Amino acid sequence: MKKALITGITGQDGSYLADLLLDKGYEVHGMVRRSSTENFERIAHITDRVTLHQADLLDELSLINLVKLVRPDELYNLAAMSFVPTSWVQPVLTGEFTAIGVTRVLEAVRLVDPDIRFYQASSSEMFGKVREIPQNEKTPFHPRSPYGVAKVYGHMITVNYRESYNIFACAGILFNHESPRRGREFVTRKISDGVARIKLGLSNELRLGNLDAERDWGFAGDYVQAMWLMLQQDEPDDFVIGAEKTHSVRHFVESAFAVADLDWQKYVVADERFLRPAEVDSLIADASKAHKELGWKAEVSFDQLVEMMVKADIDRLKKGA
Ligand code: NAP
Ligand code: F7E
Repeated sequence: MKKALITGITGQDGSYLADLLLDKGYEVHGMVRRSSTENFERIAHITDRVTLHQADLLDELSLINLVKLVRPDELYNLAAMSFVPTSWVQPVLTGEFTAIGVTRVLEAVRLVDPDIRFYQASSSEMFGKVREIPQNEKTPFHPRSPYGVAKVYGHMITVNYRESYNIFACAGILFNHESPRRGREFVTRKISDGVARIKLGLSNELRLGNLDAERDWGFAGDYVQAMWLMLQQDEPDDFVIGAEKTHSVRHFVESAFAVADLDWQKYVVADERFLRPAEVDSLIADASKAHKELGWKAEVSFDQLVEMMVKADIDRLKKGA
């Protein structure tokens, strides 16, 4: 039985990846940080099937001890401060978690067992002010937030440990991926939750920032498949993962309100508080390398994703959750 260790198992992607690896027969271990209240909502359905361990991206010794204890075959480093606006409020902490944290995990792998296969959660935010359209593995980076800058460091240190120490280290450059388990501050979930509240009479407006920004959105359940596939190849490499279609935030809004049979223009209010100091205007993936070498493609379409998220939020709120 193969063993996997997931940092960030309580997050959106960590929970879908744990589901996938359990289905494949893995022994799954997850790293969680100590909190005064438990935060296991997304993995509540599998807590009896995974083993959770306390450690923190800020604490090197805790990471070394964890890797020594678990001795995984595969380590998926998904933990990070992942919300772009917070990275302007806490740029130094974002660097500690999202940049240096990657080196700490890689050092633990190098010291304990350099044969562990390592996955790093890189991001399309690294492309930022895009240098070419669409973006592929060779597109130069121009990040537009402290988060994006930290992810460039995390990406390059992963490449460097592969080149310096021959570690089987892969970075997936993932474009935005969403689901009913997405954090509620991210725009897609904020919209699906807002639509559900309006539909059920719990709210009468939805305040948003830049409606013109364009993203390449896919379903998180599809994207964790790509993470696993990367670690099953003969050679470690980096891959762009995305749906290869771009939509504006306005289009997401229109589609989400349409699922609930509502006219978005009656409810959406422009609010400058949600504008960013520097914006990533438009992203679109060229995932042809992943199609060819991993045999991966996005299965859930944009319309299916929007419908899935709005319906899940309506169902959840109807149950009073
Ligand atoms: P998420 O829902 O925000 O989950 C982040 C996870 O990291 C949570 O489990 C969180 O734990 C954990 N974490 C944060 N700081 C930590 C620390 N100091 N020590 C230990 N754990 C810590 O993010 P996601 O959407 O699943 O994304 C997963 C990864 O992919 C992240 O690295 C993100 O930056 C990257 N990424 C995401 C996307 C996307 O569209 N979703 C695209 C590209 C890349 P708590 O539950 O305790 O907060
Ligand atoms: O914003 C615009 C906002 O916060 C998307 C993270 O998973 O994906 C995510 O980063 C767009 C931006 O995601 C609101 O200005 C408008 O242009 O959902 P988001 P993100 O910043 O793209 C990447 C790939 C990651 O790696 C990150 O970890 O939507 N927008 N109005 C808004 N955004 C938010 N959050 N809230 C609004 O009210």
